[in-house]
Amino acid sequence: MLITRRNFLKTTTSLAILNLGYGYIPAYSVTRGFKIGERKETKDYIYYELVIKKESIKLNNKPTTAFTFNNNFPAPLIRLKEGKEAIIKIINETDEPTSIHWHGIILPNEMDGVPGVTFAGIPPRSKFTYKFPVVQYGTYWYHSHTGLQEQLGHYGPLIIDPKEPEPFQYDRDYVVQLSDWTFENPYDVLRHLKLWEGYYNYQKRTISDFINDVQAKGLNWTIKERMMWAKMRMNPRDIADITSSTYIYLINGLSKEENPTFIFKPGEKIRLRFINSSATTYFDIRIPGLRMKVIQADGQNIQPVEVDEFRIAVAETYDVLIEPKENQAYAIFAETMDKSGYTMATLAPKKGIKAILPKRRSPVTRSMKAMGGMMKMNKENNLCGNCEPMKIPDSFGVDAAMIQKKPICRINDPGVGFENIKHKVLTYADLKSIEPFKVRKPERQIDIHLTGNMERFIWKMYSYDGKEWSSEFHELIKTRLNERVRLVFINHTMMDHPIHLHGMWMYLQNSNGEYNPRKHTINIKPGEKLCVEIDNDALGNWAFHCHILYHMHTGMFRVLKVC
Ligand SMILES: [Cu+2]
Repeated sequence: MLITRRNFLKTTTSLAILNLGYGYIPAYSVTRGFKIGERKETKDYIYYELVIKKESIKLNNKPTTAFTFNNNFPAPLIRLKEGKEAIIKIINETDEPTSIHWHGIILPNEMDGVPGVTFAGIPPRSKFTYKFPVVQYGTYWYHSHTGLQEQLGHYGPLIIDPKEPEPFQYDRDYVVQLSDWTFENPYDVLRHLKLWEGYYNYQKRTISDFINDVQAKGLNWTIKERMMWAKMRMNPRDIADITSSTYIYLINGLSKEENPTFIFKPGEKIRLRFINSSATTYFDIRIPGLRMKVIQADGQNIQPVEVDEFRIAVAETYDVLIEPKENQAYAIFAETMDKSGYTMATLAPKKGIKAILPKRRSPVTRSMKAMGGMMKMNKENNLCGNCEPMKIPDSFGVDAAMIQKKPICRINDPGVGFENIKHKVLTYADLKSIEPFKVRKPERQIDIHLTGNMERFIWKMYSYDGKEWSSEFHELIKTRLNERVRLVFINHTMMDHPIHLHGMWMYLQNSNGEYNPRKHTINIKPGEKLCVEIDNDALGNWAFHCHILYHMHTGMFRVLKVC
């Protein structure tokens, strides 16, 4: 039986009612906003069919072209069940090859959906059926792994309902999928970045910033600081490659002007499933007036942490519980990490209300301190455990504009821009798994050096296994089946990089022993060293890359081969 949305809602547990809260906004023949995919469910499997097209849509009343799924933008929610097989048929009705990667999902290698790594892709005007056992629970997403398609709306949310009862309760369940949208052709965006990395950065410091700094910190300091940045050929306001000068930001496919709205009754407990499906944008999330209890990170239950704000890197997910008590509208406020832009949704007792815009923060400058070991060392902490790179070379040639000779552990540092924020912001040090995992001694270490040359827009992941260095896509990083390997990431660049490993969990080494959390995407801050461990328990070639789309596309992409 095909399950209609109404039936589907009835069949979900009473605790998990997916209440949409807003209608679809029609644009030409395409519907807009969050939608639940139609499915067929038996006792053994769950079946979906997705028809992918490229169609004209209107975003903020501006005509543009996007990937649509079953005539909707963005792609619909796919809801699977732990223990049941997933069968998902993709019908590519576009004139270009495409693919779908199930982000964060543990599955057989040939179902991972990476053209050139795990399969040949889905040719134009053809079909492909994904089939895999579902062996996990949680909040995830799916997206194209072909070219720059992801920037054009080729993504959707994916929820897996657990076999066991959840360790928390809630009355409403909402997906909050964040993304960035440009009206430019993504290949033009890439060309602009290659021409001049600062192309989209309109926040460059001005002469009045200079005068302010001289007044506050003295002429000597100011000149010295400016010279340091000039020598590194970087601008301290380059926090993000691409800013709101070309982007608008969406929640569930809707702009802030379209006011995506989530309904609640005062006193209810609400689960918000945040998914960052942006091509390049990190968001800082807060709901002024409410604390958020973080209960899941990258789909995995964690010991609840109460926060006022959290930063979500590209491709990460965080689930939070909130309990709005007042009969008023609240803003779900998502400011970009560089503070060049924002988007917003309204949490309200009824439709037709828009929350008051929270006070925005000023543009972020990367301080010398935020660059870690470059200048004065941050206070070193020992939360990263035994996490030392084997070797730091003097140069990576043209591939690296700078080298971090002394990378530091920044695991309890919420990141750039939070230096003067007084309230509680989530850090990786706060993440503790609910379920204990067996502690294994790593048999081997592989260092992963993240390098960049901003001027040429070259990004690389150098690997070093104690013997050999390599950095190219075709040079496989090899591991043996079931060997425990420690990966030491060193970020030599001034940008954050969200590193994603396909097919296997990365156990974040944050000094919580058997409660170290596991993630599919790990953000590495500038100047940071950070360790994860992997079990290499899945045979095959697995994509291993930065999830900033334009970094991946220009070289920050490796393949890990488990054999
Ligand atoms: Cu990157």
